[in-house]
Amino acid sequence: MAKSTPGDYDAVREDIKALLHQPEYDDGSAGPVLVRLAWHSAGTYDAETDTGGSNGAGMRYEAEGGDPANAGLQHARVFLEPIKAAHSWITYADLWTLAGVVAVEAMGGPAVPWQPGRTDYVDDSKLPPPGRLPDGALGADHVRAIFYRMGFNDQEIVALCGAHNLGRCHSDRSGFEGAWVNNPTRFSNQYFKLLSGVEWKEKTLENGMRQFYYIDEDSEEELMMLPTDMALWFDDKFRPYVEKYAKDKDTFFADFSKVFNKLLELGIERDASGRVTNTDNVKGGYHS
Ligand code: CCH
Repeated sequence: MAKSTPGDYDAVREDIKALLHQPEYDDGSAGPVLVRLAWHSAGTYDAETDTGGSNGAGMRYEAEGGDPANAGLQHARVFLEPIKAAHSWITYADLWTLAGVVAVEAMGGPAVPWQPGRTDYVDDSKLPPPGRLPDGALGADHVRAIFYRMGFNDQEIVALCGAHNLGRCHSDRSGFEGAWVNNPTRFSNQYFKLLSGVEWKEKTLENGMRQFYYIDEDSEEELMMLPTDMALWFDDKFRPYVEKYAKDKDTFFADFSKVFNKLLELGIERDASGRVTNTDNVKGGYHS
């Protein structure tokens, strides 16, 4: 990996793309877990107290990284270490969010606008407490409480959850098991087609976790949905968006692009030229 000039984000993008192919890991791609890293780095945001969010890359510290919801994301961070070593000028907060965006597009998803400028300074008082991220075992009320806290509406929640086209659940991370779709390294609207189009049955895993399953007729592969995924289908206000995205892949891609960008920008203030203005929150904080 060649070193780059500070600010050469295209060079970083190229190196992220090159590391996505991981034949020994999961379904052969680092892409899904990188998307999850980007989302969890940002999804701690609380609009009311203006705490959490991707600024600061707080997951490097036990207070945030040790949240059980973040189990497994060390794999994503380790994948990115050689990139950070080669392009040492990029902040972790920018690298984690950029990796998610590059992975979505490289796996066949939409281009997502991305702006740099996040800092790795962490203000102690702004580190999010554990419990800010959603619990897959719960229902629509919980999903709304979590995402309304960040400032999203019902349509945006459904679009964001379409990321479950990618990747899988691991029994040693979340306790849930399996992938949502047959081809979990290809970004598409298949998740919505399955959610709306087939019959899901409930089951309890040996570890006591409750999830939903469907055996795909062609591949005989068992696919899964979390209780929170099913909640998008059972809820009268979420369901119309699931139906819309199942029928209209282009609208899903356009909406996902917008809302994923919004997620990664939570808590970041920019001036008219796009420069981040709240990077100096170092009071009593850590400095990487
Ligand atoms: Fe998710 N997600 N997610 N998710 N998620 C899991 C895996 C992925 C919830 C729970 C889980 C979003 C919303 C939600 C991804 C992206 C997004 C897992 C399995 C659970 C549990 C973890 C494991 O065992 O490894 C819940 C609950 C919600 C909302 O209520 C949103 C929003 C996004 C992105 C925009 C991706 C990608 C994965 C796959 C990760 C992998 O390692 O393959």
